[in-house]
Order: sequence, then C-alpha cells, then structure tokens
Amino acid sequence: MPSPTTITAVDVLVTSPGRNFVTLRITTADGVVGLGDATLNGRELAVAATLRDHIVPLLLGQDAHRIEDTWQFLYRSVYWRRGPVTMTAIAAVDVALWDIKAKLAGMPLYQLLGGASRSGVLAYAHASGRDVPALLDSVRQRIEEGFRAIRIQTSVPGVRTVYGVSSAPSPTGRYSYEPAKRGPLPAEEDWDSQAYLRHIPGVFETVRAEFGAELPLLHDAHHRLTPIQAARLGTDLEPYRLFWLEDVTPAENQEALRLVRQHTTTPLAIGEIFNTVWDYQTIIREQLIDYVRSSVVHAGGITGLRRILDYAAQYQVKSGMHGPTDISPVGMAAATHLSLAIHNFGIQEYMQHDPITSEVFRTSFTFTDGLLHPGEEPGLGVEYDEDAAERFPYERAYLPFARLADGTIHDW
Ligand code: CS2
Ligand code: MG
Repeated sequence: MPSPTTITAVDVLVTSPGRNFVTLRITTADGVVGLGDATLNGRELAVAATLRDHIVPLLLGQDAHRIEDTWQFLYRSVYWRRGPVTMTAIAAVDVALWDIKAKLAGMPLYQLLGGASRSGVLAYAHASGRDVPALLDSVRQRIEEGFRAIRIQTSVPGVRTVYGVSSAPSPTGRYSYEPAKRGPLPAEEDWDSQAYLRHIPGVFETVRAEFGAELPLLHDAHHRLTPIQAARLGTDLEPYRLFWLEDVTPAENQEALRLVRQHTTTPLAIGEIFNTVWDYQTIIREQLIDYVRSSVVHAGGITGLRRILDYAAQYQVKSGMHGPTDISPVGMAAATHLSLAIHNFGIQEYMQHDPITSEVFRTSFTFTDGLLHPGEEPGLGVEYDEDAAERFPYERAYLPFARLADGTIHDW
C-alpha cells in the first residue's frame, strides 16, 4: 500500500489555446493533484521531452511532501546542471509539489510561504503604439482597465518591426502583442540601435507631459544595446523618472552593467532569461541592478526563485517577476502567491492572456484596482480542463530574430 502522499501519476500536458503551453500534473495516491508550468517559449517540446523521458520516471513512487529534497535531487543528479530546459522542468515539478502541499494543508499557497506581506501585488501592464497618438491611447486604455503602472514600447522611425509593438491594432482594443509566431520558420525583424536611441527619450517626454509625474513607467530595451549605448539611454531617460529600464544589454554579460551603473541613476531590471542564483552573483553583490526579472517558471520554481530573492533582499534588490503571456496561468498564479508573501516585492508584470486561455485554465487570482491577489482557494487556485485542452493541439511557433540593415544578425 503506497502512503497517501506517494506520487502515483505524472502527466505532461501540451496545449495551445491561443499559444503553446506545457503543464506538468502530479497526482498522489490519495488523488491530490498539483500543477506546474513548464512553458519555455519557442522550445516547448524540449522541456516536455525532458520531463516525459527523463524526469517522470524519477518521480513515480516518491513522496510528494519532499519538495526541497526533490529539487536538490533533480538539480544535482542531472550532472549537466542549470540551463533553461532543465531549470524549467525542475520548476514545473517544484510548483506542482507546492500546489499539492498547500492543498493538503487546506491553505492557499501564500499562507505556506509565510502569509501575506501586503494586501495585493502591484501589477504593470503593457502599452504600445505604432505612433505616439496610438501609444497615448493604449496607455489611457490600460489606466481605464485599472492598471497603476505601465510599460511603454513604441515603434521607431526607420525600423519596420519593433519588439513589444503589435503590427496591427487589435479589433477589440486589447493589447495582443504575441512575439512567438506560429509557422514553420521564425519571423525576421530588423533593428537600428541609433534610430532607437534618438527616438525613445522624446516618447517618454510626451507620455510624462500627458499623464503627469506620478504614473510609474517602465521600458524594456530587450537586450539590444552595448554598455555605452545603454548608459546613454539611461542618462537620457533620467528626467522622466522611470520605475525601471529593463534588459539594456545582453543578459549573459553581468559585468556590462558596471559601466551602465556608473553613468545613470535610472533603475535597472534584468534576469528574465536567467535560471539560477549563480546568474545573479555579480550583479546583486555589486548592486548593479534594482529588480530581479526571473519568473518562478524559468528559475527553478518557488524554491529556486525564493533563493534568488532572499539573496537579493540583502542588497535591497526587489522582485519584478516576468509575466508575459508565455508564463501560463499556472505560472502567473505561482508568481502571485510568492509576490504576496515575500518582503522584497517590487512589482509584477501582468500581460493578460487571450480570453480563450481560460477555457483550459480556470484561475482564482483576481485583478482589482491595479493589484493582483491569488485568492483563497487551497493550493495555487488553478484547475486544468483536459477535455478543453485537447481541442487546442500544439502548433509549432518560434520567437522572431533580428538583422541589421546590412544583414548582420543582432540580439532580438
Ligand atoms: C519580455 C517578454 O515580458 C517581457 O519583458 O521581454 O515579452 C519576452 O520577449 C518573452 O517572454 C519571450 O518569450
Ligand atoms: Mg523583458
């Protein structure tokens, strides 16, 4: 007879309601079900295969209560530790086990993580426009929806397609930018850093003039600048008092941020593509950033991200968890529980999924007056409807890539 908390079934579920998602479902002998998000945008099936072929056999027969031991086992026993595929797979297991533990405790997950440290989680929305009037409309719309912090992305004269800006206005007015395009091959975009650097400060000047000094404004440079260009952008944006400037340089070079930091007081955020605390070693210890962008999903789950955030807290660095649509509703729920509980919470990205996504994922988190709250259901508060999921089979989709005018590949 297995004990009631023995893991008896583990399923890797792939579905595509509007976009691709990978979900891990762990079931115990007593029939308690936990969910984890295993979505890695554009490489979904690599994580699904890692889970299905290598990790599921290790979980069957194990005790679902042993979260830390399972995390350490999966991290250390692989030998080829770290990396996005492995750490996303570990995250999915970790979050599913936290979901089970909280359900067994009869508590919403945030209670197990120490209880609420605040009444709700400040969330920022995306606003974008192909020109400045369209951008201002988009900001107005997000404010009407209740958002109290807004990320600004805009087209750049002379560049055809820019990260964060929809190529056509959405008929519903909903912000619907989705970078991963379905199809056999990735889309090619173009890029010009000088044109971008000339254009962006004026955009922020106009947005500040229209919406006043108090609205928190954010911007994502999406890994495209050299350190000296990033320093210039940070300096030029200082009059507009950004909440943060994100991913100014390619994230793998931590030392690049030393130069940026020497030149500007614009707060910096980085880390959505990082996977472990090791990726943050230099930039946190030297206080080169202000916000950690890692999500629960790509940084080893609640267990992995909490380690990063506890380290960050010693240096007054706060959370700014990644929350685009490629974080599934399971990942968003996990983020909301953790953000409610930790002390060094900063802000939470909330891009909002296509309404069709809710046919598969039923969530209990709420968004009111600019704040997310995870709700009071035991566990994560997410249910997965497998029948609905089967109506949306996986479709290959790639993130785009960028080339400069002379054909050179650039960072996307
Ligand atoms: C982004 C993402 O939300 C963000 O800040 O940089 O949109 C990112 O491009 C995607 O997560 C890539 O999958
Ligand atoms: Mg980003």
